[in-house]
Amino acid sequence: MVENSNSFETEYLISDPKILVVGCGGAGNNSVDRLHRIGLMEAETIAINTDRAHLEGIHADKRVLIGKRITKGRGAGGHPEIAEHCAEEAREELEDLLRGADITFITVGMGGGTGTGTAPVVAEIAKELGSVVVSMATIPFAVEGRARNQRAEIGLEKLKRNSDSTIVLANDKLLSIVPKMPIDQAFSVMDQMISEVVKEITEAITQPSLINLDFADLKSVMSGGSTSTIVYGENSANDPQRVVAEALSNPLLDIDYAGATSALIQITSGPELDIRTTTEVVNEFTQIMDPGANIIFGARTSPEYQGQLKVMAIMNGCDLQCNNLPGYQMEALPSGVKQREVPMTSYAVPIVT
Ligand SMILES: Nc1nc2c(ncn2[C@@H]2O[C@H](COP(=O)(O)OP(=O)(O)OP(=O)(O)O)[C@@H](O)[C@H]2O)c(=O)[nH]1
Ligand SMILES: [Mg+2]
Repeated sequence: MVENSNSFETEYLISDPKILVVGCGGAGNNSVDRLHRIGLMEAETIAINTDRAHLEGIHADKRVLIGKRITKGRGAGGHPEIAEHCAEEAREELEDLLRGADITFITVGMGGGTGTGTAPVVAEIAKELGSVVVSMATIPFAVEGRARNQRAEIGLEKLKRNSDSTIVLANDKLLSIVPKMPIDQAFSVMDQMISEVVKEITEAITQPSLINLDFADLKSVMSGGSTSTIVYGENSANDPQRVVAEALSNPLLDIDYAGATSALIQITSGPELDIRTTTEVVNEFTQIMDPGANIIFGARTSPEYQGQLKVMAIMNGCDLQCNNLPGYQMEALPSGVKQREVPMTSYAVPIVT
């Protein structure tokens, strides 16, 4: 008997995966804000911060102020260990927020206090609740100083341990793509990049495509605690090789492609997209990667990409050149603040637009 798709769906209760995008700290909140404004119907956006003033300017489905007793809503002032306490204190509320997700994206700028301290806790909770956790973390510009960069590396190690896949984007790499840009504008380019990647992955697995990527594909590629980075290229549809070359010449992290163990490639083009072009794109990646690499791709057409070809690939399993820094220890809280003295105060406010 041939089932029609509706009764099939009802019978087997096929539903779209539940996707959360959680921004931790100032930078993480900013990319969630951007995503929320772009509009991502398929995902719920959550902004978590210790800084009330920053949070109030953010657009998200839910905004959560953590550690109010500890930071008085004024941020963690560059202390990840304080922010980690705030997140631990809010564990139960965070569990309620994160429960039921199939995929949790975490966006964070490493190097400050709140994002660096809370993102690993959020990742840990999401993973314990059974979600696939894809973290997207930026590492600071070198000019931001050694202390920030050290904090970032330590936080990144913790985040990697708790995530299925950690996509690392080096702010300094932006300078080779968009040189001579003031730092605040450079940040917004990075925010744009992060939100586009989240949007791409979400749409790739939730919207009907020419060649579908699905949740199982994502899971098979984004697992095993790997470090990943993104390459992204866009050009005329006539020259797929050039688009891939452009993408590969602009990685947002210095990595050794030959060592990448898997890649998730998403191809977007106009309705004229054919199998030949798709194959050419995939072949270009196959040639530079290990013969044993697991390459999964999807292709989507959209009238707005008429004549254009966009390639985004997440390359996984690349080794990041990090110093072997010891994990930081939870330090004492500032004097006068006792842990769990009173239940933390948090609020989750649906945004009125
Ligand atoms: N992409 C992006 N990165 C940013 C932005 N602002 C800062 N960063 C980067 O993210 C790092 C962390 O900064 P924040 O996110 O502001 O810090 P925080 O997590 O809120 O930490 P505290 O304010 O110390 O509690 C910085 O060192 C920068 O490298 C932003 O608007 N966008
Ligand atoms: Mg902050």
